[in-house]
Amino acid sequence: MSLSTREYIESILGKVNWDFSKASAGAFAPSNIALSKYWGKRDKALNLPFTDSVSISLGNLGAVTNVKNTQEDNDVVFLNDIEVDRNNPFYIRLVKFLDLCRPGDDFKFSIDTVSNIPVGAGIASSACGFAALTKALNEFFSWGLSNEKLSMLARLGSGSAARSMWDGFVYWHAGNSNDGKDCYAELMPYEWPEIRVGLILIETGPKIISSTDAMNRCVATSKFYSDWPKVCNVVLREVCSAIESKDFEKLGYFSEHSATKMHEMIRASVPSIDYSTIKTYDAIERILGMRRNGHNVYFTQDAGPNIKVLYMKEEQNNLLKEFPEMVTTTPFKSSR
Ligand code: 2P0
Repeated sequence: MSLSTREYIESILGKVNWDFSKASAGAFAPSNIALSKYWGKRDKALNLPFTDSVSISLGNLGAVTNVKNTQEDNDVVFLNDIEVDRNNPFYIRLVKFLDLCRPGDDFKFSIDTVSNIPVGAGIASSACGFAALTKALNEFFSWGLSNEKLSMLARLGSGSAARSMWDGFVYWHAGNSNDGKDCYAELMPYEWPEIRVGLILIETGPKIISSTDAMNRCVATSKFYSDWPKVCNVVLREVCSAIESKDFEKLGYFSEHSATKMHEMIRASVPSIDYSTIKTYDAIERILGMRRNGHNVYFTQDAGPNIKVLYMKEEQNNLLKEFPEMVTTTPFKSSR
């Protein structure tokens, strides 16, 4: 049975105790990059994806969000210490999410988010933003929900936020049920402290089209979408097996394949969408060139022009010679 967003929220928050004694609460959530990508929703209201996905976190890159109650007539939102206008799409999207978690109509929130990654540049700023907000709400009201349950809430803000509840490798189950109750993320129990993710920032401005709009257009019009579940099945199986056996070449190869196939499919949307710029293609060519010269480095790319590099720590100096501007991240706490 399909549920409305309200009924779905009720199934999670209807069972918890709400505590109103805290003056404020805050939380951090890391950004994440999908190794096996999510692209396409089987339910747009509940943000249920067609396929499972797997991600790796971006270490200290992410968002810190603080939550308090305010006596103002409307919610107040600060992003990087600047108050966000109520007509701004960022404000509207956030308040739509807050409406789902509001204890009463006259309860207004003051939300303060500080992100150390560019917002809207296709490096999962919405993922870490909604994950940090969900964790902070859990602290603020003392719901006592597990990260798995919180991933089911954060998903309503942004699909990929489900995967930003943890450090390291995370698996997001698409589930089969229409009620969304078997769609959740979980931490994969594998530490790989030597692995690194580099960010090559090509553009930091807003994306040409939001992920939500792009995936809906792609599902409706791309001639390659019907093959996407088959691509994902292979990539998911190989990525998970590479993580389990610590086979870096396999992990890199299939992560790159997922990104390449996803962008090929997105470009085939009608009208076409190309998130890459000339600088994106140039960065990819240089990474492939390094690989031809024996370096074990692989690229991936989200819904934006920026490139992420997967590598083991031994390659860091070589990569920084080729891309001095690259931002390095350590997905596992044990290597920070
Ligand atoms: C992912 N991306 O798996 C894929 C790959 C970008 C490319 O999830 O509509 O912000 O909020 O669910 O999660 C980015 O899209 O989209 C994304 P919504 P989201 O990481």
